[in-house]
Amino acid sequence: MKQPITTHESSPRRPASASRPPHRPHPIGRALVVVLWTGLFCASFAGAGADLPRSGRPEGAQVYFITPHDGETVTSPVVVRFGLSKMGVAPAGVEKAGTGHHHLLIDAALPPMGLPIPSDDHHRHFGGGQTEAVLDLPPGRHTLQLVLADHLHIPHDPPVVSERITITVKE
Ligand SMILES: [Cu+2]
Repeated sequence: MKQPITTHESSPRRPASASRPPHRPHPIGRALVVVLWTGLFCASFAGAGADLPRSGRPEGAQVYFITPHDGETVTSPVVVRFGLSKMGVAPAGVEKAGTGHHHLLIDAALPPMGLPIPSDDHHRHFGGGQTEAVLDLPPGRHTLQLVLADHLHIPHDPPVVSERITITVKE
């Protein structure tokens, strides 16, 4: 199928002032070229679109806290261990299906799922592939929540999000 595309594509690109070729391609041949090129364009566009916005994830994937437990009273520094099932951990920037890196939300609501997760004291990234963190937290109640995200820090679709736990840090 490549031969007709090459042959017919060259003629419409001639300057308008150029004299018409003595043997114009058959109209059906031109229509076929248009359909083929449109198809190629749509295919490449769809391919580029599928790569960027959201990464898929395996069915049943889960992220969870190994420690601490919901409702636990702890002392600072607090060791937080991240659990992940049915997926793998990959560093930020490494695009591999079925993987992601951990993000820990500290006293923060879930950010928008279609955008890269913010990076600040309330949204911590573990882009090296770390599976635990040691947090210095002031005394009082704090909420923690884990979100896995892809190589571009964008949560998967559907998102892989832990329950939000509440801990109390002793004086
Ligand atoms: Cu990240």
